[in-house]
Amino acid sequence: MLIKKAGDIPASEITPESVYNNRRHFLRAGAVGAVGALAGGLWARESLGGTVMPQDELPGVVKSPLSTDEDTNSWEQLTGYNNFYEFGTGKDDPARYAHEMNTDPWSIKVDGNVGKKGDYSVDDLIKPSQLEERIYRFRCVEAWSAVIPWVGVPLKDVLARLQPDSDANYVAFETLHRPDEMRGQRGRALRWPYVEGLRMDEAMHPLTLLAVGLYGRALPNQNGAPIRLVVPWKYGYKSIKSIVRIKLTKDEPPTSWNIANAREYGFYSNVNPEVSHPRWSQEYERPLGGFLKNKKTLMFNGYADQVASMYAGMDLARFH
Ligand SMILES: Nc1nc2c(c(=O)[nH]1)N[C@H]1C(S)=C(S)[C@@H](COP(=O)(O)O)O[C@H]1N2
Ligand SMILES: [Mo]
Repeated sequence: MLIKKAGDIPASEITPESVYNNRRHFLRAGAVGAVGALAGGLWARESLGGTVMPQDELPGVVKSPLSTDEDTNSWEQLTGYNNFYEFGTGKDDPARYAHEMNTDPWSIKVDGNVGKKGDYSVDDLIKPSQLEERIYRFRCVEAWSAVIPWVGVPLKDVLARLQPDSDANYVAFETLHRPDEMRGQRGRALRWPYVEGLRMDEAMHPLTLLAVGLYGRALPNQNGAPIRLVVPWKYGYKSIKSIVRIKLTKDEPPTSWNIANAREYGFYSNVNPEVSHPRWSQEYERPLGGFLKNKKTLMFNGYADQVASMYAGMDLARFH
């Protein structure tokens, strides 16, 4: 019955994400078996076309209960409108130029206040059997927002295996620096390499994700392949892409946007509708794909129940 209904939909309208969102609505309604078969068929047909999702589906991804049930943005939206200054400052530059970055082989240096220092591949850090799908709200400091189905593992699980020592108070991250493949790095839009950091309790928070996939597929280069950070209660720039170094530190590490403009961008960068950016209000956001900045931004991007206690007693205007 469901299959017949799907046949009524013109193929041109069956985008992977509409299948995806419909499947989620059906799943919520409880029609698990029939819809699973339907969705599989459509995925297969869609990927045979080869136009929309070139990457292979990641195997064995478990759905996380920590996902929001809001509808996800489309694959085209999420891979066609990006910030990745290593490829230029335009929102379409990453989609155009990120293919020039070579992600194979890929090595991540782990150093600083940590037991298991060394150079790791993505596979060394993340086992396929650990992969979870986490659908998170996303809020950029420039006020656009999105709902994104990431695939990854909690950073805390990776850190636990690397064994931070008792002086490890922060985790610092660094992006690939390769100007011959990242044309934006031939200019000075930011100081390169891009660097970011989290306090240890933030890094160990169960919501903090190391992502390797999007929509069940390996990350496209423009979204931070092969491995990036996702911190859903912070402005987007904390979620550093294409990570080549994870360093455990005693002191608060420098961060790219704070280096660029300390008054406008603090270390914490928690989404906060009550604290304006010096040049614009943060009260509202524009959902990606829409024209209007008409959606109310939520404290900690809607994750206050889970994360607010980490900042109890802190002046969030001063520590912005
Ligand atoms: N290395 C690196 N990481 C980065 C950026 C960047 O320019 N370079 N931009 C940040 C900003 S400002 C945002 S909003 C998000 C955008 O992620 P998305 O393109 O996957 O939506 O990536 C963040 N991570
Ligand atoms: Mo951003």
